Amino acid sequence: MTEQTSPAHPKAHAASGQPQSPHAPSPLDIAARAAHRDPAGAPAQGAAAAQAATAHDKQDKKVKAKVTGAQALVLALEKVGVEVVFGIPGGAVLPAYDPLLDSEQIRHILVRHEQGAGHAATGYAQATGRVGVCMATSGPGATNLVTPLADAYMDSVPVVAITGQVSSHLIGTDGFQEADISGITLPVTKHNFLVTKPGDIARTIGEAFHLASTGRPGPVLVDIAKDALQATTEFTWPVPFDLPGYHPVTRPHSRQVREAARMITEAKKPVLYVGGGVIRADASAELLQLAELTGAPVVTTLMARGAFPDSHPQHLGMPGMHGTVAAVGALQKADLLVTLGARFDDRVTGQLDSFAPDARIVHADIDPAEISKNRRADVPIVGDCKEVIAELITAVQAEHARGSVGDHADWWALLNRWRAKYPLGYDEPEDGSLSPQYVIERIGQLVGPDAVYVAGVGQHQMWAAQFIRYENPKTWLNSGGAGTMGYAVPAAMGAKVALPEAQVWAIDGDGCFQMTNQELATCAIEDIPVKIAIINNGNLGMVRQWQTLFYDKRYSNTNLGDKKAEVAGTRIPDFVKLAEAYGCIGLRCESKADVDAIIEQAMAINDQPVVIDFIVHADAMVWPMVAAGTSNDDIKVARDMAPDWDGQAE
Ligand SMILES: Cc1ncc(C[n+]2csc(CCOP(=O)(O)OP(=O)(O)O)c2C)c(N)n1
Ligand SMILES: [Mg+2]
Repeated sequence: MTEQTSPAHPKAHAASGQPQSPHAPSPLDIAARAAHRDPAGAPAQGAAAAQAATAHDKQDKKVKAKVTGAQALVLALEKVGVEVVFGIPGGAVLPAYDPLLDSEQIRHILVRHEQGAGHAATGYAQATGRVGVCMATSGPGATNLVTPLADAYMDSVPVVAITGQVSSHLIGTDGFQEADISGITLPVTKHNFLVTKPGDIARTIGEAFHLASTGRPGPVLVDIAKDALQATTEFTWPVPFDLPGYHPVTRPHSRQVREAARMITEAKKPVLYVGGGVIRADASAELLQLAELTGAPVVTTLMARGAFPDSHPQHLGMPGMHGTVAAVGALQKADLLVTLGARFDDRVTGQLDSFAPDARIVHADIDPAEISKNRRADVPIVGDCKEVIAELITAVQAEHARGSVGDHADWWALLNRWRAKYPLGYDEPEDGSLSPQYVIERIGQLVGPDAVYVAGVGQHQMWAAQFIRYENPKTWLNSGGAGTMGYAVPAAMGAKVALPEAQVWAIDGDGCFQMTNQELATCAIEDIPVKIAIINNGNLGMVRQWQTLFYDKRYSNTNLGDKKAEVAGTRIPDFVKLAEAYGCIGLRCESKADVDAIIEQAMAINDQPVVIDFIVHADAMVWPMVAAGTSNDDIKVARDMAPDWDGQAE
């Protein structure tokens, strides 16, 4: 079981206002803390709690204590190592918030919308690999978590959501603020629980964290009835899990690995097709070794940016709808795809039956359901990518020792021609206005590869994937599977809470930003100094791009501007004023000459969140592009411009 291990945020201690004395109750003992705070409390419980305090002093010993269900919840969260919870209280979850106030280990961050809590938990988890935690009340509080749960599910992010539910006798009666959240989230969670007995709470939390963080990671929801939180129970820890049938396979089958290694060394045109699973498995070091051992080209999907250094000569960049010509072409012309933690998503394959027509497929994934889901695998390997790649390295070394070493000279000659001829690029707008690609490229260059970059969804997301150079895993966070507008601000907040020393930059769209920017208040109040670069093209740009290309420039409902404005340049909202209203620094940049200075100004501010409103040209487009549903062979490098695949024409 992966546990959160980093120390509690210093604020958690400061906020308690009670310095730890050697005589103070153990910080892990909520019952004792409650008795400590309220000596007039129920004497029987107080005595039991005092006993429990001694039991808790040795954390590795078995713990038993009489507590409320709510106390059991907070104790269990402490035991699994939670340091931060993002949430909003309400009637049904109120009992849980009371003991939370006493926890010196857990910092609760009061967000402004439950969607913000969910994405913050996701950003926290994506930036660290640890489980992110969010909390909400029943009914509308819980349903506001549906989008972030669906988002985390699509991108395999370990998140635990805790929701209060109406009391058990009201369940099914349309009680006030009742929603069947476990039913609603069934298709978008890895697993979920409805807990109605106080004695089940601690075990369920243990199981939820285990499920979220092992195997293919994903979100798990724990819905707890209010009466279960209020009733008294016995807290014991550790808890025996009751998860029959849950045994994720992490060790790959060695015969399959040997077969894959044989195919890799025999292939003339192999490609390592790397997906987000490599990041979730923390397998970047192994990937680098495998790539250098085999000499094969590497492509990293939108979810895998950073899994392999962009500066590495074997890296062809991102494949897919807005991928590089070299990466898309390599997949199309390959004779072998070594697919590592990727899932043949339609945004990568384009029209499936014309995808990589001559390639044999090695497909390694921790989730057996992914294998042969979209494309039949010749060699299926079920296992954790870190272990799979480590074993592949050994098996490839054995092939080399037998004298079987691939010769990829012709392959590289072709790939290098494509790379040289079709590098990523962009034209600056002719009217002198600011190029969005330039802004994003300069942010990447000035801020550097040690920062964490978080994108919204749209054109700016694609440019951030294309023009920022990623060198390290977990430095690029985005909503890849679901494409959730509104992800960036709260996810950046979560990442910054997890990594307070890192620069965290959200590259957001003017449309996306308007969906969740209320979390700027949370960032300002909770001292979470993120930087938000709004790529303000005045439009739902990605949709506008499709209207330009496929709907004859009929711009139905994509202009975000005020069409009645009498004064040119009227902005609704004015993002600078909005930032200031939220207690952040607001800056604006409208010309190329000012870009560097503004980025540097933002970089120098580390005690407040900063929002930069970059006013950019409305009609910049994301290229290359494979139109939805068409073949990757028909990729366009610019409008009506197809690559010359044979590389004859110069
Ligand atoms: C919640 C949600 N609603 C709608 C969409 C459809 N959609 C995808 S991109 C996009 C435009 C995003 O606009 P903006 O944030 O300004 O980014 P830009 O494309 O202009 O960079 C829309 C509406 C979505 N992905 N998510
Ligand atoms: Mg926009």
